[in-house]
Amino acid sequence: MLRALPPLLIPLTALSLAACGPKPAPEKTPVKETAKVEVKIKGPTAEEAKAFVAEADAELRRLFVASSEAEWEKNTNITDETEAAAAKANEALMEYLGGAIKKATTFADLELDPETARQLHLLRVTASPPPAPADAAARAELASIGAKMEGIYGKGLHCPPKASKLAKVGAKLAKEKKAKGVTDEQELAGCMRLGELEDVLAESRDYELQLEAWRGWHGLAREIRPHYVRFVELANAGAKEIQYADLGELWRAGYDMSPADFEKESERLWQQVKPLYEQLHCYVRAELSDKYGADKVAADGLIPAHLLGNMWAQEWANIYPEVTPYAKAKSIDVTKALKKGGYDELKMVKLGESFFTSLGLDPLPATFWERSMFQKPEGREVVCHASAWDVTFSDDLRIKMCIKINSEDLITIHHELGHNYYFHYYFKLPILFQNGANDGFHEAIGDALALSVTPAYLKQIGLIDAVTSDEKALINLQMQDALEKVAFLPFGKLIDQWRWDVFSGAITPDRYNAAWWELRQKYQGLAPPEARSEEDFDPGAKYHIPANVPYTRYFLARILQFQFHKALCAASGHEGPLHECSIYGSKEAGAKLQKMLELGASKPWPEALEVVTGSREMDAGPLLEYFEPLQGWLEKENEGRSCGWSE
Ligand code: X8Z
Ligand code: ZN
Repeated sequence: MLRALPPLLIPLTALSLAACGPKPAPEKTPVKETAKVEVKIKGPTAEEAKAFVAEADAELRRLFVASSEAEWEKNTNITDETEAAAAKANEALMEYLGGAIKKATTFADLELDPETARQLHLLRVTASPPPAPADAAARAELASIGAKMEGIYGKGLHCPPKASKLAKVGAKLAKEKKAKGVTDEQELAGCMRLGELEDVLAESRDYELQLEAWRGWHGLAREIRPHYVRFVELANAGAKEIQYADLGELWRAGYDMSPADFEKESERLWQQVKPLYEQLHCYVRAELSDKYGADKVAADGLIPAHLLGNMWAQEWANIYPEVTPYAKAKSIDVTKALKKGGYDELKMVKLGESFFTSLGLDPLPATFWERSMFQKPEGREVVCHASAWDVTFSDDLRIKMCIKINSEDLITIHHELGHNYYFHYYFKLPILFQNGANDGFHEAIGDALALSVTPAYLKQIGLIDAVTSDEKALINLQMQDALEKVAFLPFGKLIDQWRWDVFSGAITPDRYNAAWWELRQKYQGLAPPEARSEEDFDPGAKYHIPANVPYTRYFLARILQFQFHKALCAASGHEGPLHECSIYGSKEAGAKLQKMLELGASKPWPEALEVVTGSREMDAGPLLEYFEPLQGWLEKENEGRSCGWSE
């Protein structure tokens, strides 16, 4: 999705600080030739830079809004027309951006006021939409490929082969749909959408059936491959025109440090959490090996990627019943509680909002409730992948989700509302500041609040009856949390590891899929469930690849959210272990958070981090502190096992 604002994610881009990043070479000072004397024309002035930034703010606002409106239309109704309209709006935006970024470089050597300098910097590191070549035909092609790839993903429908186990599931669903009045012929013939295939992986523990669902969805991504190859060529050409080595370098330039330093920084954070992930992997592998047999899950090998309860094996909470540490001790089942409590989509979003307002933050505007999409509309193709928007960059907040009544989507609702509240508190800033301090911040806000969805909180709001506080119940609870948060870490890291190498040319198209699985092995310790070839394009089966949304943001967010949580807990007066804290109802925590949100991207991220945490460094310490009880338990449990895998 070459959306102006990565829809669900954040509006603009990954903008970042002034003065860092690859400094584009200033254009040569034009020299005027005359017959006898050479007269040097004066370079641009600080006043001109300021005027340019003001002009760019107005123009970008107009173009971003147009793009975002067209994107909303397309995302909530995928047709050839809406796809073409979105591509057209993005093309216009890309054209302006290309010229504006080049112009911004002409001010590079001037002494500027900090606001102007930062906006110019943020403009130069704009990553979304991707930089387009100046050539009009190439730019149009890039915009249309972007819309096309996201459309293919959004419309994805798998028709299971006759006589397969999955065909039976499809037939059952078709029957239910018919009774509900669904008219789509393919769906009535038993074809399945992503959400339904995901449900199979979430619920079934039949090895073959899970494999069929996994295979079905991954097979659809093959169609995306040729478009992606071309996308990489075009976006890289655009990045080169604005003096970056490739698109990956531009992405890494958005973190108020050099791209090379950011690479080291993300690696440092990964090394901090890797031992905990390896312990979790070791335990889960042993349990799955017991369950499916050592012929299917080797006790010291890689875990087949379709057995973790999730299409991408990115979060493993759905297999909690298979790996429960203490089956006889208490486990919290939020999904069951939601269903029992009569929660529907609207009630779930209201519950999410009530967490934010409990902190003293504003209620969502009335238009949020009128304009959001909470359910997949009948008879229309939509992008179901959850997203949050401020369509007009002026508090026009919305979310777009096909909500399921389960605990995973309750967390996602908090996640999306975190984006909305960021939008809400910075919408009065210049458009280039309407972004997260870095993109990881934007992804971490709602998640940080969802960490306060503790058993005590659930009891307080009447979702569960009692809180058990014995040691075994705690380990059970921590296991549920770790399957969500810790399991995700290597996945969050590897996606862009793959893309950085694809953009730099280190991974060529003839190795796209092989290299993907090498990284899945190296970071996650997973293997494909069956043989793959270069006809497959398994990375394309993950939304953010065809939609071109950078992914390191989620890796950073998993770490930052624990830093925010710890600091907000301290502000709320919490004493005791971090995993017991809920900031629900704390106006002090809310005020602190709001202060950071209001900054948007106006300051380098270490300053924003300092506002909440007092520290200027990203650090996985609070995450490790949160999981201390589980880490100790896992180490004991894994004694005698040979953990790890050959990378
Ligand atoms: O894409 C998302 C959000 C929207 S920004 C739903 N997430 C990542 C994913 O689904 O892969 C949230 C967690 C990671
Ligand atoms: Zn998000």
